[in-house]
Amino acid sequence: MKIIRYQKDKDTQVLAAVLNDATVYPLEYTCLTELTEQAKHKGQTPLSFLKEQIQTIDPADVKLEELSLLVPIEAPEVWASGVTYEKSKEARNYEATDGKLDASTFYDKVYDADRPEIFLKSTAARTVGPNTDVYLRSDSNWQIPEPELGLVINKEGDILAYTIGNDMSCRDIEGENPLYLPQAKIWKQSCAIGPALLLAEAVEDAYKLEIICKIYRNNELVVEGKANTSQLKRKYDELVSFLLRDNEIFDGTVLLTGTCIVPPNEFTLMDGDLVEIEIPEIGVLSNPVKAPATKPVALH
Ligand code: DO4
Ligand code: MG
Repeated sequence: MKIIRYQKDKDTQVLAAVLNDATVYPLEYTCLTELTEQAKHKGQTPLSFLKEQIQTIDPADVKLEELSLLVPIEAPEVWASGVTYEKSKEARNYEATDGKLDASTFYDKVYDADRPEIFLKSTAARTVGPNTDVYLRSDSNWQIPEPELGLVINKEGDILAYTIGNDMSCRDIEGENPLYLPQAKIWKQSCAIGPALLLAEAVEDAYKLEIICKIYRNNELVVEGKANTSQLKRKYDELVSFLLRDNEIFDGTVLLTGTCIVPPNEFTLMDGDLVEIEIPEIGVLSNPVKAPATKPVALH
């Protein structure tokens, strides 16, 4: 069972449970955290509460594939972990040294350090859901999607659910100088999450999730990569605990856990591309790529 949000009509957004056979059960709650709070109040786990709830309601007369899906959680903030997979460490080293790596970098250090790299990735207004455009920056020539598992947490740091995230990134900006990280990571519509939430308790082993990324150009598959969360260097609780240190976070925050798939070094996203990120247990997060409508700024 998964949880989605969809636009029913102009003014109505619906939180719904979706069964494996794609039956959609509209729920009376507005968001996952409200549902988990209710479950706690009743002394139940979110999954058993949800199972009980859907016994009492009729499925919606809708087809899942025809719904206008929204972000499954309106995360007030999306945070992200970096260099948590060897693949990411190698790619960061390549872009920081123009491919001429001959010494250990701070990326090697952070990969091995006790303290993980954690940065603010996005806010609710900058985050898009499934089938909505992710934007390119006008001042970058080397942009990629970063397919990542996302942890949906409450303000206490409990992992409530898993989702899929796309941490859109500019390799040239970060490669020029790591102090440019916020510009390499945060801009309008540079983060996508969705298409659904999978309750944490419904996942047998969250360190055995396959992640698949496909990028299409003119309907042709131009990049395909596969990885598995078993390759993650860190533990989810460890990442959450660093995020919470001396910090106030809010219910429904999403913490992305780092990328394990990097397109070939010569690849950059272009206007019109389509990015698909799949975790079979969660679904496919699909986003068209759009160049900004604003006048491009001069590139260096
Ligand atoms: O060091 C920069 C960020 C790397 C990142 O976003 C990732 O590894 O996913
Ligand atoms: Mg990332």
